[in-house]
Amino acid sequence: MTTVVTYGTFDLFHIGHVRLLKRLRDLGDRLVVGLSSDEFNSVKGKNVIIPYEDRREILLSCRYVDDVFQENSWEQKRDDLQRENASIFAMGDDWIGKFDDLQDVVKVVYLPRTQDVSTTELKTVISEIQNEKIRQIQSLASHLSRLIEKL
Ligand code: C2G
Repeated sequence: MTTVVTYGTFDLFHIGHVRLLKRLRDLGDRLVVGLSSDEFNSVKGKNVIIPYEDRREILLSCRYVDDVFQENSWEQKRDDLQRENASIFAMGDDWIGKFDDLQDVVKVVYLPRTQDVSTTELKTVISEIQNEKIRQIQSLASHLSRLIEKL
């Protein structure tokens, strides 16, 4: 049984996450995800949109994920890997080199990220759509107030 372990926030679950999880699952027989708690995301400097329990349920509904545990600190990985009897620790390559110290207990793998999609980009697109709607409402409001002045 080859267990693969990875970590992440997985906020606003998107195709980049799906493609990574599929590739990770293909590395072994079992994929377990260390999912960052809402509190740990504050430590990571991330403002999550989707709360932990929902992010966990979404991950567990993904066919490539076999189990999820909570990530609460940077320091817990070594204990997690031993508890899960992991053979492989794998992350997207934006983390390349950052976890090589774990090579004494597992095989450490970094896989290419999916280009042109990220939670940050999704947040930007959503706020741009919201801003456009606000501009349209403001324009309509000023048009209406001009009409009312003419009455
Ligand atoms: N990812 C990807 N392609 C994207 C976006 C993300 O392959 N377009 C990968 C990242 O490289 C990461 C995983 O998906 O391996 C989860 O990404 P995040 O939710 O952003 O996780 P991160 O904040 O990097 O947390 O202790 C490790 C941290 O918890 C990792």
